[in-house]
Amino acid sequence: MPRVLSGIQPSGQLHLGNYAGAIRQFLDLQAAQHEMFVFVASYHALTTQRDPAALRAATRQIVVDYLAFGLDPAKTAIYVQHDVPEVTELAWLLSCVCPTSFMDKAVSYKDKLAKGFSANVGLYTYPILQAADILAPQADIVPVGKDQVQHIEITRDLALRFNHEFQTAVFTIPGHRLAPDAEVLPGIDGEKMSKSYGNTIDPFQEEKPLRKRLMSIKTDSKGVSDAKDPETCSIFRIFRGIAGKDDPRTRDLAAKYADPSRHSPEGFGYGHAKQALFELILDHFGPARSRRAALMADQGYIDQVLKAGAGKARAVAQITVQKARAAAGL
Ligand code: AQP
Repeated sequence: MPRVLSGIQPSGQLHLGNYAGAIRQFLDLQAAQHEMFVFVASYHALTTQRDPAALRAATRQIVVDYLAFGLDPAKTAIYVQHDVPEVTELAWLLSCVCPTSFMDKAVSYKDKLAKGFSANVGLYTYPILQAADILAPQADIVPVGKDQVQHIEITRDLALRFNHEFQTAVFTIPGHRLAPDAEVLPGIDGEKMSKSYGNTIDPFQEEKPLRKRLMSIKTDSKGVSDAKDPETCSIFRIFRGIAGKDDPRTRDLAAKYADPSRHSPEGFGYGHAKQALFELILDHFGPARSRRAALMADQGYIDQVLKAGAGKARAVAQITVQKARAAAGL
């Protein structure tokens, strides 16, 4: 059975982009009986986070949210990155075969600097730690959003290099998997929806603030009776990212953008589209929203899930680290 690994950084509250790009795939692959490892990337978040209480809370919250979305600890090892110390050892072994040019070409580093984050070494070399996350359990498949494809290519290159330089097949060579209809979801400002950019939409937010948030999505100034281009509209792209491109509701929305009179003689404006997105979110995430409240009240259960998940992840990572050490002469 193929082995799957992926994770999300606790750099803030999970958002619709994380769901569409990553979590939905986790659920599909879990349902397909793959061997699953899903973690919370706490060390990665430390490259940008400086508030310990916020990091602690977000780490915990992502675990709760994984479970609320439907990850099942009986089928998926769920763990926190810093509970598996083998990964950081492996990151060092990989960094010793990593040309600096691999890091120089990583676009996410440049994006973060452009957004004003400090240029620390952890942020610069974060694709190496990510490679260690993936290679430690010898993952075959890494489900990610489009923005992460370059990092998985770096992982492949590092695995091939290590195997080649030490003349031993230590690492499985993984491949990325994109969600069907994958696209990078925009945030309320039209830029990539990103936890650290303050432009996210939280599928678990209370109804009133959620509605207010959706009403703040930036649009052009077309009026209710004007035809609109769905492809350049963040509301439509977010809607399609959640409902799917073949969903009748997505087709209906596209038709109303093209011909606003299909909605009513007055037309169809961006306010109507935002209302449609609001209803979609409540409908799509209704079951997860209810499960989340119960999970939040059972922190003992969350501890158990994390202990079992870390145990499983460490058992496989220890075998990999032993192989890598031996191959390198340590
Ligand atoms: N906007 C997005 N559209 C589609 N997929 C996305 N992902 C993130 N944003 C979008 C996917 O979610 C997974 C987890 O991402 P991450 O937290 O490890 O890192 P990220 O891509 O950097 O996510 P954020 O929200 O942008 O976090 P910050 O702001 O801390 O950097 C990945 O599979 C990613 O592709």
